Amino acid sequence: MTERRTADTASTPDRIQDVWGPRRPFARSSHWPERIDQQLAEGVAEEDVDRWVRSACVLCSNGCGCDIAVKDGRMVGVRGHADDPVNRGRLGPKGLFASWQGMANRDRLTTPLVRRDGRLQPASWDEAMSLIVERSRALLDEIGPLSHGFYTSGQLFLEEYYALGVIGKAGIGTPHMDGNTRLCTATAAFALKESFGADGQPGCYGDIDECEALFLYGHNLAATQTVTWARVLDRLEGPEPPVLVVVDPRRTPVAERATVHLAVKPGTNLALMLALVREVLANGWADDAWLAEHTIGLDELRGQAEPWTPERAAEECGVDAGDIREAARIFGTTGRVLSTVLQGFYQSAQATAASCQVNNLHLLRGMIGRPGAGILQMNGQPTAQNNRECGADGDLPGFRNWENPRHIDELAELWGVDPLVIPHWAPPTHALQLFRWVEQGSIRFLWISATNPAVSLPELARIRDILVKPEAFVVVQDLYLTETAALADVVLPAAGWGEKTGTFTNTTRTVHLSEQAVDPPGEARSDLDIFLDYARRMDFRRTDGRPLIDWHGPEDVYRAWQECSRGRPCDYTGISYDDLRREGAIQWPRREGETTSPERLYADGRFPTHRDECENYGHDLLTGADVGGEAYAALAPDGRAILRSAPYTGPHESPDEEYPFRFTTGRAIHHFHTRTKTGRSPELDAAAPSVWLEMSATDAAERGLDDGDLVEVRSRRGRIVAPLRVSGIRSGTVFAPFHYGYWDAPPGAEERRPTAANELTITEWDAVSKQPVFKTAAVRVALIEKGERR
Ligand SMILES: Nc1nc2c(c(=O)[nH]1)N[C@H]1C(S)=C(S)[C@@H](COP(=O)(O)OP(=O)(O)OC[C@H]3O[C@@H](n4cnc5c(=O)[nH]c(N)nc54)[C@H](O)[C@@H]3O)O[C@H]1N2
Ligand SMILES: Nc1nc2c(c(=O)[nH]1)N[C@H]1C(S)=C(S)[C@@H](COP(=O)(O)OP(=O)(O)OC[C@H]3O[C@@H](n4cnc5c(=O)[nH]c(N)nc54)[C@H](O)[C@@H]3O)O[C@H]1N2
Ligand code: SF4
Ligand SMILES: [Mo]
Repeated sequence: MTERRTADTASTPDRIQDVWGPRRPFARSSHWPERIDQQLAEGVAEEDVDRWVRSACVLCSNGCGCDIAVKDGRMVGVRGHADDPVNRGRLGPKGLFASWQGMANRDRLTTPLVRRDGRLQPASWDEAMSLIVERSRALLDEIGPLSHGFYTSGQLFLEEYYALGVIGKAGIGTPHMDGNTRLCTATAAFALKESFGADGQPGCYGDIDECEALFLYGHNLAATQTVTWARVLDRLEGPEPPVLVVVDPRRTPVAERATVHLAVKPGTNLALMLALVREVLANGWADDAWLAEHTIGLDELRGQAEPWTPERAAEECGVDAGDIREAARIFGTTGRVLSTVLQGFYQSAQATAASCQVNNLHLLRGMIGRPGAGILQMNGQPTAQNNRECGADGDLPGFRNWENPRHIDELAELWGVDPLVIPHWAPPTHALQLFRWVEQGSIRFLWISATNPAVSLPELARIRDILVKPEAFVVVQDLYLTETAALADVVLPAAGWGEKTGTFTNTTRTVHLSEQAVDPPGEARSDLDIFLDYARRMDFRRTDGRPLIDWHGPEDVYRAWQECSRGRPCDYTGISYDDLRREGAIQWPRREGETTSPERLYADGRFPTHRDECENYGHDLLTGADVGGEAYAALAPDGRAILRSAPYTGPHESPDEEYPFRFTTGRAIHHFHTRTKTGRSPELDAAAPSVWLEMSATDAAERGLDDGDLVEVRSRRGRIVAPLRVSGIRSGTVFAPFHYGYWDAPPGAEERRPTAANELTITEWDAVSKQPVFKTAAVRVALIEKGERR
């Protein structure tokens, strides 16, 4: 429980429309002023609130510190935490409305469901868990660990990932474990591993306060981390505002404020980036002395960039060569540049190669680890970072390297198991491969937690077929009966945010403790309880015969995780629950005995690239081929960063006569993903109730289409139906948000309209990060019905 503070009276009441709230301008290098945002349920006044419980928002990677308002045992609102360095009291529309409204809904799952006679029917926990354990045991006996696959999230808590990671990697021993983090931040992780040796965000949000220029690469910050965009707006309105450069095919709110907007064709990022690298080198803007001391790979990079003159890149990307030169000049001649990278790069063609060029630009100028000169290879989901750290995805816990036998031995000793149990004979299975193996029948047990792949994976018709395969036993653990849960064999009702205690880490390495505020509905149980119950029932043992897992609650698991992180780049040994209760928000690394954390990584120009330390031996960025331990050792980076690059090849699927438009997808301000929470907030739902397709005015006019016309969008894989919105998108490209999974009309209606963008997307992934390509496909657009002009 925390002390009461009054909300900022200057906050405007309608935070659905006034997304970023009132301005608090500030000057460079000064303190971002606080502004406390609050939202309470209708009819609840501040004095009615029984208590405020400390937490942080889980609706994006910002992780804004907040307090949950509790009245009569229910969550009734939320208030930003003024002392939190991440948000200084602010919350955006999703945080203000969906955080608590999205949990309190009446249609929450309250009992386990088991499929009997083809229908999901209520069951007891014992029945549901017995069924799972029976199937699990039988398959382990019959086929072995490779029959098991786990597909989890970027939205659970740290403790839940660590428990699941240990179950999968030491209990069962399957390499088939991944998160939706593969769809989200796999490229962020790989770009960091390839350039710097290990995952871990180099920069911090304080860099926004200090920078002179801000480059946003495929990142619609104004819509997707609204509170951090408010921070940028406050600087733009203050003295000495930063210059903005934006790379995005759409005229987003971010692009509207840009000095240079490079509206590239989707899928061409790498060509642009190589031209920027070339310009910085050709104009002598690189810091040669720093480069010589702190990096390797300059000659290769120079060679890759050489052919990419601004003219050639301009032609490939469909932008102006003068704008490329101007962007390069800003980067090359400004003292403090902050760069952020997100899905327009991570989910587009040659994702890792393009994202590594952002690192390269910074390395070329020695602009890393200094105030205002930072890199943010962004996360999207609130707890994606923790999955990457704790290893419930394709990573090993503590940023350990699956190819390094010493790292495997460390884990085997920590967990008390034979090193051979821990899967490390081949690369871990990535999400799309995992579904492939369910499709082919080798994975027969698939446990999906806190993600909705029947809406969020590419090529949905295929995903639906996979989920209903009779040979596959599918368990889904969620808050709601989602599109995915509806296809499962067993559905487990989970407790969510505010109903359980645990920690999570935002995109700038900032850890928060989120305390339980209320009881979960019905018989719902925390994901941690469910995983621990499974481990107990499976009776996983260490080699000495003791139970593999003897944790009873989140703090036990957290302590075990601290031990696992000891000495690694993400060292949590100096961050206890008590420290988090006292300090609120703490960045890692903080080692045992330390009382402060570094705001930025790599201030000393030393990187975790030594062979014994690194998380990864690197890849060929064109083909994804593994460099391997010996070749890596021969490179001898030994603490220096690696300038990595690849030749440009372009997108997987390009427009042709039959499918003449480039199709790209992304987010809208008011919804989060598949809308399980935001769709249940009346205010947010009303702000964006259904899907749409964006098209440029020129393209629309050429086809005689108008705003509001109903169109069919078709790719080689499927179709959707959506009203047209004429917008500031580049010509030749169309865009749809991917939030709308449920079919538009209620079941039983005469015509049910397909609305999910992923009906159209393609099953392709980046060669290195294996992140699916959601941002480039080819489609055609046809009129269905003239609409009323809106
Ligand atoms: N409101 C809201 N906020 C969210 C979320 C949400 O669902 N809703 N989700 C959270 C999560 S998990 C994530 S991962 C983040 C994602 O945050 P963002 O990455 O900012 O969001 P997106 O809309 O997916 O993509 C960003 C931009 O990429 C552009 N783009 C498309 N193709 C290309 C291309 O080939 N090149 C370039 N340069 N740009 C391209 C799109 O036009 C889009 O504006 O948002 C987080 N925040
Ligand atoms: N076309 C296209 N597709 C995309 C993207 C895109 O830009 N374009 N973006 C991709 C990205 S970046 C992401 S992150 C994914 C997101 O895709 P998903 O992960 O499928 O989206 P969510 O709707 O967030 O699903 C999370 C689920 O977890 C449940 N949940 C929430 N909290 C808890 C909890 O505490 N416990 C349990 N058990 N369940 C919980 C929610 O009810 C919800 O059903 O989509 C990806 N797909
Ligand atoms: S910016 Fe992200 S974390 Fe902050 S309130 Fe909005 S959704 Fe929540
Ligand atoms: Mo994401």
